[in-house]
Amino acid sequence: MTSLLATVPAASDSAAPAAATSSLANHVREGLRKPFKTLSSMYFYDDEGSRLFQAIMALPEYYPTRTEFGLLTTHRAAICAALRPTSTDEHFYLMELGAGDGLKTKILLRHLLDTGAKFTYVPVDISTAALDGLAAALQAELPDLAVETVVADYADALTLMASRPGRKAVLFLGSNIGNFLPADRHTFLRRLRQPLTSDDRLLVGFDLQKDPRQIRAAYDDAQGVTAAFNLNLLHRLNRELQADIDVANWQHYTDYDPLTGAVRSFLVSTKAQTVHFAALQESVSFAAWEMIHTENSYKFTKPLIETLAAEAGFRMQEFFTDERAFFSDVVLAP
Ligand code: AVI
Repeated sequence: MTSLLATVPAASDSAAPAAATSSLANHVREGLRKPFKTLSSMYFYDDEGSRLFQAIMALPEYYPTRTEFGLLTTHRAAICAALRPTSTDEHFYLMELGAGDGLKTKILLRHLLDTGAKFTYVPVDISTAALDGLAAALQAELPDLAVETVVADYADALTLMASRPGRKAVLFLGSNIGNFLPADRHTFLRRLRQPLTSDDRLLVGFDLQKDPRQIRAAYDDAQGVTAAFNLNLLHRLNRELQADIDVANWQHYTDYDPLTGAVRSFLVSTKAQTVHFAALQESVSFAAWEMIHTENSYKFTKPLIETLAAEAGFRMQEFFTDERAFFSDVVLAP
């Protein structure tokens, strides 16, 4: 397999379009120069990508969301007890990293409100629009809930909140932790650990290892929604980097590797082709069947979670799972 990146020098730097200096532009330039081309799944989530992800979560094959929803519903009292202050009147901050539509979190929020807990819900996201939408929806649905939104990078938000008196519990649900490579996951957990005290808690959603066919099906659904989600990245490059990608020449491919516990997703070039990125003033050639690696979705076991938690300075306090042991929500204590 051969690949070639041809760089056409810019007539002048000042003539380069703004898109050429965006983080997506830099990411694409870097990722498509690698011997095995890669793009980060972080860039899946433009408006269309977010809409497709909502559709994925409702698919019959995509078990994680529905399983975690059931698990939080069944164990809400025990989970809240593990997160709540036990013997203090101090204020309690329930922070959530990447809250989305808050559907799963509302199970815990309702339970905390019903049991008279005094707390503030702090959803954290880098998108002001997403947070404003969530805060408005919560205000309408749970008018008694105190909400304080934080627009920031996750680790920065925790550092920011560390100066506030009161205990914190941090939620990182939905198996988002599975999208990190192991080294990045370690760095991320260590950064989360730093501002937390021994009274604080972290609740993390981990998808568990299971029948490999079941896992693979979740990432290669019969209706092709996951394929559209992956291929949308190419549409995004066409739109935002003025690329001329013919998406009909690309396919979604995914596989689960039980040795590493990773589902890996790829975009496959079905023929030899060259793509021009006008905003980058660069062209990239792809051999027939050459692939771009676009996503990792790691699956875990309880011992693995214990080990990775310990490596980041946490101990596993509680491990909640569903009756099929498909998914787990794990309470970690510093
Ligand atoms: C957001 N994340 C946890 C999803 C996952 O399962 O890795 C993203 C996803 N990719 C394909 N389907 C869903």
